[in-house]
Amino acid sequence: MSSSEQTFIAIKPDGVQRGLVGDIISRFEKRGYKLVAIKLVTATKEHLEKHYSDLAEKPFFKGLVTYMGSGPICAMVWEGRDAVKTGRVLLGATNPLASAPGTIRGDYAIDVGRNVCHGSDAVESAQKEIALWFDKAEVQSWKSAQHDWVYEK
Ligand code: IDP
Ligand code: MG
Repeated sequence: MSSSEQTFIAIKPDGVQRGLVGDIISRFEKRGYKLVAIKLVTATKEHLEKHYSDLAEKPFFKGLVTYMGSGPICAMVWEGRDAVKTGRVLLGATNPLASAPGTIRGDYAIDVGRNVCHGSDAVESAQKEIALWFDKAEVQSWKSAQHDWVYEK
């Protein structure tokens, strides 16, 4: 299994406002994932409508775009084995009330409309989201000194 799978993780405006950036980064770092891109960005309505295009017909879509554009987002790319699926596990369920304690949403959120973080749901959507949020040159290729301590092979 490749240790170079990448996922797009974003700390939503509520997570940034609530001072959760450090904790959320720390959870991915401590698990063994490698940070390959990061920036603070206030997204435009057009950008968010693209990011969430598959949800355009949902009744909560307008509110979602307003929420996501209400302040800076901490956009990141994390790399490592099974990063997409395991990233979602670290986040918890979409509805925080259904998220287990120990997950980010299970520890820090209550309302589905203020659920603190985003994570790609599949390898294919991760690739699309990374390309939407980052230029190629913003995504670093580097070997972590921890690599051989995190992976047997
Ligand atoms: P995900 O973020 O866990 O992948 P999606 O179904 O892709 O969940 O929905 C995207 C985001 O839309 C959610 O994270 C949440 O912020 C918001 N959302 C989803 N369902 C609802 C809802 O029923 N009411 C309000 N907001 C919702
Ligand atoms: Mg989703």
